Amino acid sequence: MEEADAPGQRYIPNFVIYMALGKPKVDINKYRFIVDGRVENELKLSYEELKALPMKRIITDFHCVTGWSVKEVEWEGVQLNRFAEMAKPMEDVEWVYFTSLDGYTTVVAFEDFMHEDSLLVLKMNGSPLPIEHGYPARIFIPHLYGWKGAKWVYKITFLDEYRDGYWEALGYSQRGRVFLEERFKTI
Ligand SMILES: Nc1nc2c(c(=O)[nH]1)N[C@H]1C(S)=C(S)[C@@H](COP(=O)(O)O)O[C@H]1N2
Ligand SMILES: [Mo]
Repeated sequence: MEEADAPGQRYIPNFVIYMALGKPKVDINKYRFIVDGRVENELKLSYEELKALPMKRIITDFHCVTGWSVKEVEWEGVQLNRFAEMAKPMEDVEWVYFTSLDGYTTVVAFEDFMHEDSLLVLKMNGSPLPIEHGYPARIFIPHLYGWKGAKWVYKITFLDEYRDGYWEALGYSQRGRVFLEERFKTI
């Protein structure tokens, strides 16, 4: 196995599929993507409305905290900072919490959310997201470990205070930055 550029990581050819809480049933006609919490404008968008937003395409590596990475994956989706532009988070927002159709949750710092490459991914390697990779939409933030990328995500909540998600409650890092090797909580 080839060593990845990221500290303590090795490349493998294909993703390991994780579904800690099982694979949800998705009814795309009922699916709504919600932005709420400490915002001026709450948002509720259908899949069709999401697909009509401007997209960004990036090619970058994916890093799972358990030590595997996948090289040069193509991701396409809506920049997360656009949802902040539309929803207008309040000045005291410091964290952003994600909720998925399967009940999975995770949390990232507002600063990481606002990075220009942080995406609500709708397409992977040129095709709509496969169900096992999180169809209709998943989060991907290239400089954070994979668990921060909620699959089957349907809600973004802006918070003024930190709140644990699924893996954070089990001891994983609040921030999860790959190049700082923030794997586990230190406090
Ligand atoms: N809803 C949900 N999202 C999730 C997970 C999960 O179990 N459920 N696992 C996370 C972890 S630990 C990783 S590494 C990536 C794996 O992405 P993949 O299943 O597309 O390979 O999804 C993340 N998002
Ligand atoms: Mo992971």
